[in-house]
Amino acid sequence: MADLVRVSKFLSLVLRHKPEQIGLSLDPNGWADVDELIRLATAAGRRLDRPLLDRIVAENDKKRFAFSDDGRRIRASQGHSVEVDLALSPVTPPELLYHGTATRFLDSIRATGLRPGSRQHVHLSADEATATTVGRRHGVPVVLVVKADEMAAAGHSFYRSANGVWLTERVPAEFLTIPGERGA
Ligand code: HQG
Repeated sequence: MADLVRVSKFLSLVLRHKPEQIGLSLDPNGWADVDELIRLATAAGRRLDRPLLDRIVAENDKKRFAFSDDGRRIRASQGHSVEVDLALSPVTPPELLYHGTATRFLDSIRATGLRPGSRQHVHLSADEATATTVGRRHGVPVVLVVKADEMAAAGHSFYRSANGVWLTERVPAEFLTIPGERGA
């Protein structure tokens, strides 16, 4: 299993952030050719073959990667820092969504709202438990409540990645409820 995690981290690197590290190219929608990926990864000293990719796509804990319908291409379903167009259609969000972050970011978030940072989108979850796990990656976790329905009414678009992560371009502070603050 540890091996699968290692390969998954490698795939996150080349399919989301640094395809150039192994000379890979992604098409405008973020797809990499599977045969090319296997060839370039192998040349870079990574053990990778189709059965291993099949296992990762099927078993990855967050379903981070998906094959194209014809099975010849693969991409990350979300989380990119390289510019790709996932061609997701806007969807109506639920009334509330959640964003997990660390307490040390709160002053900055109060000032500017949620920004995507190095990624293309701000990532939101439909449940608080997932958001807590995401926040813990950065420090002492805190879960912010996003008034998604009000944002949508104000003209903000929401998308849902193939693996169920809610995405939006930014969240202005007025749509955030920070626990422990007045009105929270
Ligand atoms: C914070 C994982 C200061 C933001 C997860 C977050 C997710 C601000 C950090 C996915 C800010 C960015 C994404 C502001 C936002 N001032 N800090 N104005 N606005 N931030 O890792 O959401 O395992 O880029 O709160 O499960 O933590 O990779 O984003 O703490 O779905 O598949 O800046 O990554 O998925 O951190 O995580 P990240 P994230 P994977």
